[in-house]
Amino acid sequence: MKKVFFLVVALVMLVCVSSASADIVIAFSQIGQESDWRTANTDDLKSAIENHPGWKLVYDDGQQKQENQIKALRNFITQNVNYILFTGVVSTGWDEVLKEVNEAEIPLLLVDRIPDCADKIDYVAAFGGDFVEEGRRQVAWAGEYLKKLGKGDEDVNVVIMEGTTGASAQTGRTEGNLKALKDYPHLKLVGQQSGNFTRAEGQAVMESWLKSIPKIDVLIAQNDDMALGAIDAIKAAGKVPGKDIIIVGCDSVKAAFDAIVAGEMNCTVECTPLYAEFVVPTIEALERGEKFDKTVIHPEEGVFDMDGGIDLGSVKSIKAADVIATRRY
Ligand code: GYE
Repeated sequence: MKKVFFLVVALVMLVCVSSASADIVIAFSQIGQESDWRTANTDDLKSAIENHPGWKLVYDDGQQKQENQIKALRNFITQNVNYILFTGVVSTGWDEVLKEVNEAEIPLLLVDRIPDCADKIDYVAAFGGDFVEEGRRQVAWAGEYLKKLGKGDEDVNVVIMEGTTGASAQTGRTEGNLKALKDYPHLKLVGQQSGNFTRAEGQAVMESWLKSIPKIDVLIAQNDDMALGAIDAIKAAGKVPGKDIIIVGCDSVKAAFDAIVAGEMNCTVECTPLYAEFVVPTIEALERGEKFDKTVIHPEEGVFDMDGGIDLGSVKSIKAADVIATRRY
């Protein structure tokens, strides 16, 4: 009897151990926690992986430092994780460590910011925003809005508040911003500086611009957090955000929707942080043995503003108040 009992216990233990070790380990090297977008991105991927049966998440917050992210990637290799999700704080300097990931034969999924070396490495798929197009939409929105106000032939002063220097979201949006400015010769660039994608730095940069630039008509902020920080600075300087200064953000986070509905911000160009709906089915398909060949996916995105109806060629703006209740981040 005793023998049978021990045999059963041993069997149960074996089953437990083998099912525990059967967990698929997905490691995620995240950039940091600089913005509402980033928080939504982290929460979305974390909860999708943690709540998936049989999947385990190993998460690392790089705190905006490339060296931390490189260390995290090497740790993932040592731990022999099953998949790596990666977004890099800057776009250069990843060649070596990503080659090591390739040599370890760990499938790599790129999310959000795609590294410069993407052509030279192997990855399963890449899911990210079309940053150049987002930058184009920001400036085109301002240009078309001014036309609608009957100010299309007046010279207006524009400042561009850029994201983290060297991030693909910054280089891409800047490229799109500057290209689109050429289509609207009345938009004069009078300031261009990084606010590092944070609310605090957005506020500080706007404060200094308001002191040093005699007239600012339009703020193009490469994310909503910086736009919201700038709104605080504009109010503190006794000006009316959304009227005295036209404000165009990027991301379309909840707080930007609230600011638009409150009349303090004019427009936000969408960049979705919700990649779990792409990442999860991809890993499931890989587990079934399906093959991917460096698939690049840019989700479809909108433009949201106070009144809607601004035609930007590839997209028409939607009135924020009409869709605020359906927003997921
Ligand atoms: O726009 C910004 C965040 O890489 C698309 O990073 C992302 C950007 C996003 O900090 O808010």
